[in-house]
Amino acid sequence: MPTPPPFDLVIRRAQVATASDTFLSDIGIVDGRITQMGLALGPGAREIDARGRVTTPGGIDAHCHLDQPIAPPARMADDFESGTRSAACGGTTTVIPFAAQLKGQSLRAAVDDYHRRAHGRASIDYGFHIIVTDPTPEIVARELPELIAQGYTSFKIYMTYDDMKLDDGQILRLLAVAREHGAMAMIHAENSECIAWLTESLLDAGLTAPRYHATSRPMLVEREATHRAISLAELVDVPMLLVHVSAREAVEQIQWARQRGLKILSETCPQYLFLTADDLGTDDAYDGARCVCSPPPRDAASQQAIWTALADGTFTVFSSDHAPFLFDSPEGKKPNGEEAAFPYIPNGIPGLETRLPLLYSEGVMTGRLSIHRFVELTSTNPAKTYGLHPRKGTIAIGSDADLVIWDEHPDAPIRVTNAMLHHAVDYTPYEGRMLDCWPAYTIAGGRVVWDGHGFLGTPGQGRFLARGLPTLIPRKAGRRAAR
Ligand code: DUC
Ligand code: ZN
Ligand code: ZN
Repeated sequence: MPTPPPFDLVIRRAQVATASDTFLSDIGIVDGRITQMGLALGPGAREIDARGRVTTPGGIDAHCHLDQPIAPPARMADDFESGTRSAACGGTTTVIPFAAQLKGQSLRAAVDDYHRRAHGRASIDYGFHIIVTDPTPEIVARELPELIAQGYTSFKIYMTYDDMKLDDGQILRLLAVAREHGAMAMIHAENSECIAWLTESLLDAGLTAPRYHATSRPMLVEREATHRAISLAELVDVPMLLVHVSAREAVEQIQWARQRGLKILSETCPQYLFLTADDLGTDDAYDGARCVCSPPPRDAASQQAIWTALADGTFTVFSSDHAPFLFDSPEGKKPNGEEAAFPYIPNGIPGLETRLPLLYSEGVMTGRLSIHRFVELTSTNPAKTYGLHPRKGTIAIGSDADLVIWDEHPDAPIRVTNAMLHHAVDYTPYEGRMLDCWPAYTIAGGRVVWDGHGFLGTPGQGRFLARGLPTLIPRKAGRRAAR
């Protein structure tokens, strides 16, 4: 009997890039994990020649929405099958979408429902954040701590949206739970009353086009809520992460907080680098509904401030905030089949598949970001922030074999089209944009799920990740460590 090769898969002569190092290595994989690194490793049942190609840890998209129950008529276009397929084809190997509590529902029921939606469909690994919309005394005292202990170690708080927003007292009580149990609190910072007042004034004046979505949520609205959220976290003395930061003035608030030594983490997203309020169109154009998301895209000065804050270490993570709605559908951007006034357009844009290629092409290949910072923002920091490191977020012996082998081709840029993407949405906001790279291979848990030509994954092969506690910011000893 011939002896089987020592590895299931060997990646040969990869230019490995982690958050800290770059080195040439083979990567030996057995049972979905990296078991050996070095040069001239033994044979694998399958081998991939990565000579001359940068190989990074698989992307972790720590903010995306898949099959999240929302108020009708809107419905998300991507479920766990199409969403994780799309993620894999763009180099992402782990997603953390949101199990959202409906008012009156227990958190456990929300989580159980979300497991049913994911089961048998995900082709890459996934965890759940919880969205808390109804923090009853029972939930605060018992249910949320129990779920944190079971691997749901982060939760999101909204300061806006009538069916989700919490008041400052409720936010303080939830931040105290995060502090006591070591979880990561994420916060959507926009001032709800300001938005309501501006929206009413715009509608009274007959200004209803999609572009007024941006007018109804100016930078100040995000700046005020960001400052208030930071103050609440300071009072409780707990780390907190501001999600989808869009604008220059919010960045200034975060920098102010960090200079004071506060443990404020933050996230930004591709839409704040590559779109502006102009993409929401003119008074008589409805096409801009495609780019309605919250916070809205801003202006060129904010785009520059976001690039600078990505490079200088202000931002912790870079996520897609993929919120998939069809454009031409009564379940999407045309509620009930019609062009609607801006407050009735579902908020969100797709971006799971384009997140990494956009940042690699326009960040790394232009010299705005080092390859190490790219890896940190898209994989290592999300893993540490959400309790997945070192199983995820790096290329090391013992880590999951989640990898991206990159094809860089500055001489032959590719044109992004919705037809080449694998989500179930009928548009991409980045249609026509030229990119200098795309993943040649995505490997998730040791399996090739994208080979540069097609999706090769299987629904159901992705595993649920019961996450450990966040490790990015040290906390008191005695807390549960990442598994
Ligand atoms: N917040 C999100 O996190 N995603 C989509 C829309 C929103 O307001
Ligand atoms: Zn949000
Ligand atoms: Zn979101």
